[in-house]
Amino acid sequence: MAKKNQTLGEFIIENQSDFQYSSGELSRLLNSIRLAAKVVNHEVNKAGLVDITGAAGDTNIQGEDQQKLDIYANDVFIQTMTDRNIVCGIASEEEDDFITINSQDELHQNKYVVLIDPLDGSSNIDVNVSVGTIFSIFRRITPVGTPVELKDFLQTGDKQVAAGYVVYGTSTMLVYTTGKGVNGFTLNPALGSWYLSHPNMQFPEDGQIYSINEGNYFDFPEGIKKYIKYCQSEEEDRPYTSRYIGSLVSDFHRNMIKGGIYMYPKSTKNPKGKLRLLYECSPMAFLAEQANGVASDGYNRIMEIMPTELHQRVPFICGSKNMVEKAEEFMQKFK
Ligand code: P6P
Repeated sequence: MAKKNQTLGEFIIENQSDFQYSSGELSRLLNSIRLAAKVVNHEVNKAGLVDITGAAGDTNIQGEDQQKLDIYANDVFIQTMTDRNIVCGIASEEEDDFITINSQDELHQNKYVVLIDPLDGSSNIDVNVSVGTIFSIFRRITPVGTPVELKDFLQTGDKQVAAGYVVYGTSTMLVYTTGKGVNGFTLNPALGSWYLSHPNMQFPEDGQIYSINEGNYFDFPEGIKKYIKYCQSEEEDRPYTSRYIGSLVSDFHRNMIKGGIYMYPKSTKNPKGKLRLLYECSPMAFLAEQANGVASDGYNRIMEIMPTELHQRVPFICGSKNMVEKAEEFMQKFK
């Protein structure tokens, strides 16, 4: 049972027995993520003071301008996991292809792969708005002792072993699940320790906050347009409040605490949606479902979508159960 103010380290050790055939490898992997998050947090928090904000002058496979902190965060997470010899492969939004990690002692003896968006919402960095890291962990499906393959990464979300995010906000929090609920840890930067501040996080079944970039309104599917007008109508408990930070992790985190719905539908600009299935939607969907929420592409459960490409995008609707189901109703009705 989670105890308030327990440290993340104590929590991981205390719950290690939850992991099937636990060899301590997953605990070590979570510990490496917790360390990397502290290192990245240190840089994010002083971004305005040193020349580390602003575009790096390069673009990633998505064709998006890479911010310097994007690249820094990517390097920190990859190096921290590689140095500790705990994964057999890593995929990242900032890397065109997955990275094969040869375990130092023998080849490819590790059994987990990690997929990561090292710094989501990074365009917010220069304007001092919160950003986040998102991670997803699978057990490999190819034999231990062989090099990791693409199929080890292209797994449905319901096969995830663990998933979580770091939100670098007014305080820095690490929120994760291993399939036994969602727990939030707040970093005490003076001590460098994470403390259990939000045990057993749950989405309220209903909410009155909707998050979507309404600038794309005329380009949205009809069902989304109708749902937005439903949110704005003067009936029952509406109009709802519109809150959109432009940082998935921050909008998700607020909605999980207060109740709400986040939507990034497809549009002509983003015919398959903007968010990436494997290292954004799938881990956030795991967290949402573990917190009594719902995550879909408007029609299908995110956790059941069979990936075909490492960087594939999907439309994403996620949050309080009753709100997502109402949005899905409109999507069905105006298909
Ligand atoms: P737009 C950040 O780039 C991100 O992936 C999410 O964190 C955020 O919710 C969304 O894209 C913002 O996209 O098109 O509204 O600026």
